[in-house]
Amino acid sequence: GHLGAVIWLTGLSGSGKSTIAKAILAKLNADGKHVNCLDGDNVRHGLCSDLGFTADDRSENIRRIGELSKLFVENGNITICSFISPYQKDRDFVRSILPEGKFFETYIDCDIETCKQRDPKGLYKKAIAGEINGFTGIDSPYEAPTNPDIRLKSDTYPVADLVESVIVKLKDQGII
Ligand code: GGZ
Repeated sequence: GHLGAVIWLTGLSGSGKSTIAKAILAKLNADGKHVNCLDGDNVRHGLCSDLGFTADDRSENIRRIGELSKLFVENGNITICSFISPYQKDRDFVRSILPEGKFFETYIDCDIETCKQRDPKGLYKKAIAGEINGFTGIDSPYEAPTNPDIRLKSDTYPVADLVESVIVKLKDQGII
């Protein structure tokens, strides 16, 4: 059978979560695994379209995504989630609803100066100019994981190396 798990990517806007998620997805697909991907693009327009970026709304966003991931895991899927998920308590909640050993908190560790320089959507620029309020890392907190299952230094290593680290971890843990 297929063993499900959640690979939970957390990190700042511009840290590379989506790019890394897509690369992990492609690799696992190529290996014939049952895998799916959740991110802001496919969740915040539908399932969570009623939510904004207050602390409460972010918590509710993560709660719903966590519950959805749990259903996928129960169906034997590997689910890759890429959300800022800035609060440790919300990430801990998702871990708590999943079976032991099925939640891989994966910290996309990228220096904020690098994120600001990348600024692919110009959002940091707007946040610094005061045109967006409550932007993570500018005037809204990001609680970096203190003890992540996986740490990916996305400002230092190429994506292919980061993907390989995840694959090694999933093999070590008997997921794939
Ligand atoms: C952070 C924001 C905000 C604010 C809009 N703060 O770089 P992006 O554009 O593509 O990714 C960010 C995305 C974050 O959504 P998440 O669902 O991952 O957030 S959370 O886990 O905190 O619920 C960014 C965009 O939405 N965005 N406003 N104020 N990011």
